Amino acid sequence: MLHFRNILRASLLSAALTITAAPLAAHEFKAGSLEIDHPWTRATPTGAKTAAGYMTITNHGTAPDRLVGGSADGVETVEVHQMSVENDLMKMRKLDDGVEIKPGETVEFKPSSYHLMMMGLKSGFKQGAMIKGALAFEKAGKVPVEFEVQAIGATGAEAHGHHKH
Ligand SMILES: [Cu+2]
Repeated sequence: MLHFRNILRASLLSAALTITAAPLAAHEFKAGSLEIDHPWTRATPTGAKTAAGYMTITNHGTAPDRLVGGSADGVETVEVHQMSVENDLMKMRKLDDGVEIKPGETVEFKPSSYHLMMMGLKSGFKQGAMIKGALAFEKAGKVPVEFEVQAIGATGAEAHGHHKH
């Protein structure tokens, strides 16, 4: 009985994985051995001058690389930042040396963690738009990407056509 339950659970799990993983594959970028999955940002409230960019970067190669900056249409400057908790307070700081992506490693840029800080927005980001931009790596150089503009309160990468929680 226990055995049967485990099989059932395993097949339910793999079915769920198939559903959530498939749509994301449509929005990824490659540069050499680097894979950049689902760059996204949030819709901005009227008058906002800053936004944050998120994505997942995997290094399939044998040498480390570093995300050192980027650019985006309608944005003056893009910096690599980190949010972290210090003495129970959320702090944000600029990472002058960027973020290293070691061989075989996947680094997630996400809310409350690493992010691209987009400053000097000329106009707002509208939900559903794709913002053309680029990521700047120490070795791979400039890699063109598109940031998908998700809902104003989005907290994570949402698969296309999925329900929000
Ligand atoms: Cu920041």
